[in-house]
Amino acid sequence: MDKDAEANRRSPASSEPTIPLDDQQPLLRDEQTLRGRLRTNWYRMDRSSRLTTSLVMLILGVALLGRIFIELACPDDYWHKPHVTIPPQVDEGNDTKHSDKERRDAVRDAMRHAWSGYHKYAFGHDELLPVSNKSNDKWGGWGVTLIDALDTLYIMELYAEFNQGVAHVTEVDFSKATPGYNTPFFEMVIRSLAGLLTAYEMSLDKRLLEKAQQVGDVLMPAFNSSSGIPYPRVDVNAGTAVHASSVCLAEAGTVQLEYWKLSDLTGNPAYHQAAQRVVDILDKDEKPYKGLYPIWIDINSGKLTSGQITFGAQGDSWYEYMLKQYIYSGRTHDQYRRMYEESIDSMKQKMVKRSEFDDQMYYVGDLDSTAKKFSPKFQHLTCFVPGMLALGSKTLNRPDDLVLAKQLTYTCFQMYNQTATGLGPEYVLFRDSNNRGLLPTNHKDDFDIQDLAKADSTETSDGYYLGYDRSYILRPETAESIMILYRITGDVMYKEWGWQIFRAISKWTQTPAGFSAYRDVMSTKHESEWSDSMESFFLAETLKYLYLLFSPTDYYSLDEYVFNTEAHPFKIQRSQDRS
Ligand code: DMJ
Repeated sequence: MDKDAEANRRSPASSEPTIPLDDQQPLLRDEQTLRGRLRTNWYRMDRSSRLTTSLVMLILGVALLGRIFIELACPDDYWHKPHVTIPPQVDEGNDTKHSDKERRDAVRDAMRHAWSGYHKYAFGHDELLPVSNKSNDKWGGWGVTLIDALDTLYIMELYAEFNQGVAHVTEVDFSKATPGYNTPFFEMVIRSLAGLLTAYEMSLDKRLLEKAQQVGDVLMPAFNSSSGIPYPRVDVNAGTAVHASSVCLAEAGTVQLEYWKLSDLTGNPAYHQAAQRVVDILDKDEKPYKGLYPIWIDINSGKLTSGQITFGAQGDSWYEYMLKQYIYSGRTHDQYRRMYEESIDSMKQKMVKRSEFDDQMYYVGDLDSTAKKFSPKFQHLTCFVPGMLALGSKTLNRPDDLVLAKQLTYTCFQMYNQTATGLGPEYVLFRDSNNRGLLPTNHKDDFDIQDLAKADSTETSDGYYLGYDRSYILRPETAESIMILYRITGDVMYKEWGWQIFRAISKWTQTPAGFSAYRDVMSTKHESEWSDSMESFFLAETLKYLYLLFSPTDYYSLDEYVFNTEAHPFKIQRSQDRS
C-alpha cells in the first residue's frame, strides 16, 4: 500500500474512508466470510474505537472465565444464593440440589405450618381436623397433639411454640378425661407420658415432670389384673381399669421404657417394676416358635393365645422394645438382648421372603402358627423393622442384620416410589408367580382385588385385615428407618429417599391448615382424597425423623438417645443412674 492510499484511508475530511481499488478487491472477496466482514469493519474503525472495543472484549473475556471457574469450583446451588427457605409445598420433579440446611428448614416450616393450624383451630384439643378446620377429642381430651409435638418443637428450636405448648399443658388436669371415655393405656403411655418426660428432660422444667408423673399415675390402674398383664383401657375419672379378657402384645409390651424412665426421674421403682413384670411373664410363656409371640394375651392367665404372629399392627413395638430396653439399660440388662436375638433369628428364618418379581425386594410377612400359613402382606407399620435391625446390628454386632435392613428399607422406599403420588400405602401384598402383582400399580385392574380380600379374610377372623388399603395416614415408619439407615451407614442415598418422601407429603397432603391423611395413594385427585385427619404422630415422629435425617448425625445422637416407639428421645442411662 502507498503513502497516498494510507493518507486517504485516515482522511478526517471524509466521513466514509475511501479505499483504493487495489485494496478493495481482496477485501470484497473476504467479505463473503464472517471473519472477512469482521476484519473489514475492524480496519474501518479509527484507533480510539479499536481501543475501546478491545477493552470491552477483554472485560467480557475475564467475566466469562470467572463464571466458568465458579461453575467448576462451587456447589451446584451457588447461583441460587441467597436462597429463601423453601415453602413446605415444594414442586414436583427430581431435585437433588437443595442443601441439608435448606431441607431441614423446609421440614421445620412444615412443622410450623402444622402447629400453627393446630394452634388456630384446635389448641388444647386432641387433634386438628385439617380440612374442616375443626378439632376432635378422640383420645380423651388431654390435648395429645400438643403433648406429642413438644419435643419436636424443641428439637427444631421452635421455642416460642414450645413455650405456648408448655404454658397450656401445665394447666391440664390429667386426673380427668372426657366423661364416659375409656383412655387407651398404651397410646397414652407412648404419646402423652413419653412426650412429657422428654419435654422435661430437654427443658428441665419441673412442672413437666410433675405432669408426666400425674399421667403415669392415672394410668397405673391398668396393671391391676390378677396376672399383672395390663388391661388395655383405663377409666381415668373412676381411677380404675376397664375390665377386659385380652390385650394385644404391642399394647402390653410397649410401655416399659416410659415407666422405666419415670422411675429413673422420680426415684420411685414401682413404675418400672410393674412394667418389667409383663416382660418376665411373656418371656416365660410358651410360644409356637422360639422368640415369636402370638399377638393376643389372656389377661387373667398371662398366656399367649391365638396363632397370629406379626411385626405389623398389634405386635410391632413389642420386638422393638426388647432392643431399646437393652440400649436404654446401657447394654447391661442381658434378658432383653437374649429375647431380641431369639426373635430376630426366628423372624429371619420364618417371616422374611424375597419377591418373585424383583429379586432386590425383601419383605416381612405375617404368620399364622395355628393354620401354619404365611401371609405375603407387608404393612407400612412393619417398615420400622429395618431401622430396628440396623440399630440392633450396630449394638449387638450382627452384620447380617444390616444387610437385611438395607434390603427392607429398599422395599419400604419402593412402596412410596412406585405409587402415583409418591406416598406409601397402609400395606401391600406380594403375589406368587401364578398371580402377578407385587406393589400397588396405577391400574386397579392389574390384579384381582376381590381375590386379595378373600385370601386375606381366610387368614384372620378378627376383621383386622380388610383387603387392600391404599391410604396414607401420615405414618412415620419409613422415614424412621431411612433416618437410622443413613446414620448407621452414612450412605447419602437415604437422604435423597427421605427428601423425595417429604416432597410427596408436602405436595399431596398439605392443606391450608395442616396436613391430611390421604385416601388413595394411587389417585392424583388431590383435595378430594383428603380424609380430614392429622394424627399426632405426624408431628411427633414423621417430621422429627425427617428433620433429623437432614441434621448432623451427632444431633440427638443414637449413641446418647434411644427413641421410644413414638419418636420421643430418652437419654440412655449412664452407669451412675443404674440401681
Ligand atoms: C405410632 O403411634 C407408634 O409408632 C406406634 O408404635 C405404632 N405406629 C404409630 C404410627 O404409625
